[in-house]
Amino acid sequence: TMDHSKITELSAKHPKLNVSYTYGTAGFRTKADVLDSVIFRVGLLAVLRSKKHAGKVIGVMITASHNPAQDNGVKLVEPMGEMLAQSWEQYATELANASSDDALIAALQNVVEKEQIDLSNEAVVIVGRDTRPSGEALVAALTDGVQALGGKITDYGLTTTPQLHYLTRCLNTQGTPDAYGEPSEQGYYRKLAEAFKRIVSGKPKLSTIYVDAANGIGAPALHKLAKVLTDDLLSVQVVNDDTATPTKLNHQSGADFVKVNQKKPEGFDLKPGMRCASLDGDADRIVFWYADNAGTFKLLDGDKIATLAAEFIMGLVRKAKVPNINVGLVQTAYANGSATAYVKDTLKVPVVFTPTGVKHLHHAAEEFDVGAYFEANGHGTVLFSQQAIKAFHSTTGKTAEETEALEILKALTDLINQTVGDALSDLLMVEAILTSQGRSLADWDSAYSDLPSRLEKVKVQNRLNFEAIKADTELAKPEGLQQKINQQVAKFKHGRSFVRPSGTEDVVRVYAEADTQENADLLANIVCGLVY
Ligand code: 16G
Ligand code: ZN
Repeated sequence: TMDHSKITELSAKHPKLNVSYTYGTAGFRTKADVLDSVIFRVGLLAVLRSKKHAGKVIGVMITASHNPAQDNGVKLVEPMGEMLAQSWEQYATELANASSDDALIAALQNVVEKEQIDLSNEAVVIVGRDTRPSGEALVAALTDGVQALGGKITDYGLTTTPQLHYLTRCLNTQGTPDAYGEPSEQGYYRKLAEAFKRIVSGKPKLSTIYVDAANGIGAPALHKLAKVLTDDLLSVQVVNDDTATPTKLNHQSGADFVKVNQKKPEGFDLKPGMRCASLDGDADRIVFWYADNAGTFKLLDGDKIATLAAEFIMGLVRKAKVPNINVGLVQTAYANGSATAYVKDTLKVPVVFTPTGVKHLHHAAEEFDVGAYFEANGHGTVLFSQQAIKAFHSTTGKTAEETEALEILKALTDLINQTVGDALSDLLMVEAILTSQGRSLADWDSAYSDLPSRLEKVKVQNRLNFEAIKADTELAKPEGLQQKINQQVAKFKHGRSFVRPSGTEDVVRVYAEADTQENADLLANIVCGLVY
C-alpha cells in the first residue's frame, strides 16, 4: 500500500501553484519557476510506471529543449527508451493538477486501480538534465517524489536527452540477448565512436565540421565524443559552447533558430565550402548548413537527412542482397513537397505520413524493417527491426562488395540511436555517409531543391476549435474552413497549405508551399486570414 503520511509530508515541500498543466507532445514544459510541484508528482508517477513494468527502470529527462533558459520541462522514458505510452499522459496531467493532498492521493489510487498495479513491486527511476540553472532543484523535487512512494532513484547529472534514453534502455537490457550497450556516458561515446570507425576507416577524411551547440548540453557532450573519436576519424570544432552563461542557451543559435530564421547562428564567420551543423538545447535535433559559392546560406534540414539516409541504406540493402527487407520513410505534413516527391519517384521508397510529434513518427517507423523518420525540424532517426538486424548478422556476403555492404549495415545499427532522434548519433551517421560517398554538403543538397515555403502562427480565440485530421493535412473543424483553404490552394502552382493547432503553444500554425517564395508567402497570408 501507499504510505499516505509520507506522501503528504513530502508533498508539503512542493506545494501546487494556481496553474493548470498539461502533459503534451513535449511532456510538461513551461516556466521553470512553476514546475516544482509538477516534477515532484512526475516522480510519483515514474514510480507507478516502473512498478507497472514489474520494476524495470523508468527514465526522466529534465529539459526544455530549444526553449529559452528560464523555461524547463520534463519527459518520461519507457524501459526500451521510447516516450511515455500515450495512455499514461492523462494520468500525468491529472496528478499535476490535483489541488489538494487528498486529491493527489485519490489520483494516485486511480492509476493503481485502473492499471492494476502491484504496489509490492520494486521501482527504479533514473534522471538526467540539461544545462539549465533550474535543473538541479528540479532533480531534488523529483527525488522527493520517487522516495515518497518508496522508489529508488539514480541521478545521472548532465546528459543530453538521447543519452538518457540510451541509458534507460541499456539498464533494462543489460545481461540479456538484447543488451543495448554499456550503461554509462563513456559507454555511449565508445559505442558511437567504434561504430563510426567501422564505416569510415580507410576512407579519406572530410574537412572539419563546425558544430553550433546552442550553448547547451550538446557542447560538453560533443567535446567528449570528439575526444573518444580522435582527430584521425573526424575533425570537429564545437562553436557556441558557453554553458556557463545561462542566458546564452539557444540564444541566436541552435537548430531551431537556424531552421526558423533560415540564417546562420551567432559565432560563425561563414565562408563558401565550410561544413556546419546546429544542435538544439538538449541535443536531440540537428540540421546541417553551408554557404554556396555565391555566399548564400543553404539549409539541409530533417527532410534532407532522411533522404540521404534512406538512399544510402537502400543502396546497401540491395548491394548486400539481404532478402525481404522493406525500407520505408515516415514524414509529417511539414515535409517539403519536393522531398516527398524525391523519395517516392526517384528513390522509390514508400512514404507514410503521421501527425506531428515524435511518438507518432517513431511508431510508424517501427512497421518497416528499416524505417527512417525525420521531422523537417531535424528530429529523427532510423529504426531497424529485430528481423533486419538478425538478417544482417546471419547473411554471408558472396563477393567483397556484398561483405562490405553487410559490414556497413551492421555498423549502422550500432551507430544510429534506436531509442529516439539523437543529434550526436545523427551527426556521425551523416558524416559516415558523406565520407563513404566522398560528397560535399552542396553535392548532398543537389539531390532535389526545396519548394519555397512559409510557416506562420496565428493567435486565435480558442485553438481547441481547430481539429486536424489525415495526419495534420486537413481540418475537420471549424466546419467549412478546409473547403475555403482548398479553393485558395488551387489558385497556386505547386500550392499546398495546411492548418493545425499547436501542441506546445497557444497558437494555430499555418504552413504554405508554392512555386515561388512570393507565392508561398502570399498563400500563407491568405490562409492566415481565413483562420483568424
Ligand atoms: C514537440 C515535438 C516535436 C514537434 C513539435 C511541434 C517531441 C519530442 N517533440 O516539440 O516533434 O515537432 O512539438 O510543436 O515530440 P507544435 O505542436 O507547437 O507545432
Ligand atoms: Zn530538443
